[in-house]
Amino acid sequence: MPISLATLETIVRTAGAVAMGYFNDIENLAVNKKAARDLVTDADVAVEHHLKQALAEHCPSYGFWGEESGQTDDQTSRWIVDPIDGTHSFSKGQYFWAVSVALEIDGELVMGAVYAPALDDYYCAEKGQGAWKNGKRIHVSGETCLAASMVSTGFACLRQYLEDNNLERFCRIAQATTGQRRMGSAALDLCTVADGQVDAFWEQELNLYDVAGGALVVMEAGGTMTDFNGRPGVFPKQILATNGGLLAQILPLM
Ligand code: 2AM
Ligand code: CA
Repeated sequence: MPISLATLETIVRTAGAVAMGYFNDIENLAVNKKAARDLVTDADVAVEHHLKQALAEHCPSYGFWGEESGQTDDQTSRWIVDPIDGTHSFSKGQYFWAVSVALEIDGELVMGAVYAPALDDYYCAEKGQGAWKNGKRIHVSGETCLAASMVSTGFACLRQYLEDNNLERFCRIAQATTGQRRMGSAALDLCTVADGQVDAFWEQELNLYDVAGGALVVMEAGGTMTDFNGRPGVFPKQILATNGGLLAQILPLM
């Protein structure tokens, strides 16, 4: 790897500290709208700026795609960054939001880091090496009974004014499962599947920067990443993460 997991952790934790500077002064935070129901704050911009600079110092030839600053030309090796995933939660002073960074080389995710500074939970993964939370190896849950399972979802699609807005799907799956959560950060939601806090997570109409880091953490923790038809891979417009044991049972309900 061009950069070690330890170096990446230092960079991402420092970015998290930048975000916490704003979070701890939330009453003075200006919240702006990129579009209806799509928020951006000074914190998002500052964190992304920090990551862009720090990652370029270590990997000067790599491309960069961030939610706030867009994409550079180089697509072969690139960082995919969501400076604050869960900006709405962040702007309300809630704790469930995260800095998400992924490294993609030749179209393949090879490193992922998702840091929730307000919880001080740091998740990371390296392709073929496994996944960790706060330095300890993590693994998806062993749940195999859908009726006993805990699932979570999100409603980014409600902002897109689509007919398929996830509400009917949520009702179907809610009735078939024991626990349902809606936490508001896709990056971090994926990590909760990876370490077995929930057994499956799905969402639609996301972007690659929301899910790239967390998706590698799921896969390296032994979980599955598919679309709603079970096609393996990371498809941000239709993302389904499971512990593997529930995939066949949940697919018909998607
Ligand atoms: P964000 O906080 O970085 O914007 C929660 O359902 C998920 O939806 C989060 O990952 C959130 O990312 C994302 N999200 C928020 N606004 C969105 C929008 N307008 N379109 C698509 N996704 C959005
Ligand atoms: Ca996001």
